[in-house]
Amino acid sequence: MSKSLPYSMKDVHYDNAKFRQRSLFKVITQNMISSHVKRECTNCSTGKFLLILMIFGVAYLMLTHTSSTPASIGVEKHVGTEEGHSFFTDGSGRFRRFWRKAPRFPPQLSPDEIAARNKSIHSPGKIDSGPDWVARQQRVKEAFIHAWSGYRHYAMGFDELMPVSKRGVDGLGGLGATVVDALDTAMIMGVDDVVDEAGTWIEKHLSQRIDKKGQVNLFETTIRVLGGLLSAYHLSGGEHGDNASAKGPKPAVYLDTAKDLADRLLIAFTSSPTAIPYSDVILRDRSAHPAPDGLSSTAEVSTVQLEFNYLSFLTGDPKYSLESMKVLEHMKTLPKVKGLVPIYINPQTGDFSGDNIRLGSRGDSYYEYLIKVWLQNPGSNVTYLHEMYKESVQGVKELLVKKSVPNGLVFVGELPYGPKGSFSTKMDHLVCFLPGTLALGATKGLTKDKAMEENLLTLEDLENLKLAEDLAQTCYEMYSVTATGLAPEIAYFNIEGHKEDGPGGGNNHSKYIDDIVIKYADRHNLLRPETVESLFVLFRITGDPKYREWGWDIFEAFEKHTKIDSGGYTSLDDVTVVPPHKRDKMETFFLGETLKYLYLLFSSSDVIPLDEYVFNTEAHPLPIQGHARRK
Ligand code: DMJ
Repeated sequence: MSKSLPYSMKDVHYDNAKFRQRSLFKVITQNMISSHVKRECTNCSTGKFLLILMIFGVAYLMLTHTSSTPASIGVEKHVGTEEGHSFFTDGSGRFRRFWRKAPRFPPQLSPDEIAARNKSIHSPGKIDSGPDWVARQQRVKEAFIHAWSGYRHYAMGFDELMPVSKRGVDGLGGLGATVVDALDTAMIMGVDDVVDEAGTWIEKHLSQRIDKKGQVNLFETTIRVLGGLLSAYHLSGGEHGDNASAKGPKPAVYLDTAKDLADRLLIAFTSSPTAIPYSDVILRDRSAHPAPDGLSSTAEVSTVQLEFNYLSFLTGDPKYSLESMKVLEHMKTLPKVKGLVPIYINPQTGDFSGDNIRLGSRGDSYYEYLIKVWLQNPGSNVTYLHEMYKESVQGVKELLVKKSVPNGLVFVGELPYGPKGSFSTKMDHLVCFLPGTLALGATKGLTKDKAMEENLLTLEDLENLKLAEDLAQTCYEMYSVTATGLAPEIAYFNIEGHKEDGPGGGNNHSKYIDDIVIKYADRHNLLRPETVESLFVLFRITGDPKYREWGWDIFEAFEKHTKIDSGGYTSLDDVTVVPPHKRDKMETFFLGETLKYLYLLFSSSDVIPLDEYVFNTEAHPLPIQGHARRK
């Protein structure tokens, strides 16, 4: 196992140097012109001889440097990897490193692209993209319409569509989860017909369903249905008492339904003997109970606060916020491992259960909501959340982040037996939320340029932003290493001294084919959003067009391998073979998250600005109260 941790301030300085554009030729000639040697030696023959020698030397260095530039110019695929790694960690001589110290070149942009980038990042309000990105954004919108058409045709009112067998299934308790999850995406994209259909269905059916249905999961129902309703209420102009989209029902319908639902979900908190809610609620009985093993997931109980806080704000009734925030206040008091927490918690005792620490399933959005709830509530005293967040990121860097061999992908592993047990190189695709969260935590939603101008970034923020960028690349490579160009649910990484058993992803053209191992049981793809979510956030924050290119690659792979002609998109059984076997399920988050984030990745930065909104973990944007942002 690799002992060395890949993060140090050296990486951060390196990253900053990257943004200063100087050509190697300029660096060398400036050095020569200003050097003492030149002044002293050009007048004598030894000096002339030395000068000629230097010119030859410079020419040689330029040639050898040029031969290594494809890696740096080809940023779309390989930026920040082997070259950056060896710069700091390999044992090559001082002389070579001196010349390599010239900053890596930023992406080579055409004047059009530079103009487009500057518009999108620095001038909110203007249309940001050249025709290319507008056209690509349109393709995402068409994909959304295709996904919806399959759902409405074969599964309207069911939770999910099974697009291959052309029917619906209730995998989430029967509240028509796809309808609610998709609604605000339709509003953002301006697909009025879908807004109308989804809104009308909600008005006609959802209250009844809430009244009659049985068991639902507190977390899933909160993030998808409650979050979707609240976002729809806001986006349709509810807070201003109008109907901005002029489609669908009056916004009050969304808020009234949200309130009814939340009133029933609250029982999960109030019937538990501790601050930790039970995992399941019987809606019609207004009762709650723990999961069969008695435990709640850490991520689940700590990922409902954005939604309940916003509902309290809208209704003026503090009970939703009070109950949900008790969870985080209680978690503040529990022992942790450098800010990291086990993935289970016991609602009977209020204590964490077991030692398993990971940022994948059951752990992920605990870390996400620490920073987002803090960002959501600038006026209130929740500083402890920011402290918990910062401590946990430090813990991630110290205990979970490593680099793969042979090519140095930065990844986040797991500690399944706690800090004293062995390190696992397993990384769930779910962990790919982290690059976006880290970037958001660093700049608080501002662009990096603006945050730097305002002197808001600490060294820690810069380090976290660098980690975010490296992890985003790893997440992207989890896609490009497979035969389909789609990521598996779980990947393992080879590290120094430890090779995982198992094959690669099937794309032998990928540079990372030997770094990433995909086990047989982990080869499926559920149309998950985490990577495109992070690409969206990183594009907004850094303005680097490679994130759009990566997102487009992923979108095209979804189009090629998951689209079902009769309508909808399907999960896959195996991303390492072409054609992949289809799984027959379109998860609600494909419409709620994946396509929304792709659409926003290609949109102007003034659409749902990151310093005015927080996205809940299901990609439903909720406004930051008063838009007073954190510093
Ligand atoms: C979504 O429901 C949410 O993003 C959640 O936090 C994690 N899993 C899915 C998407 O993969």
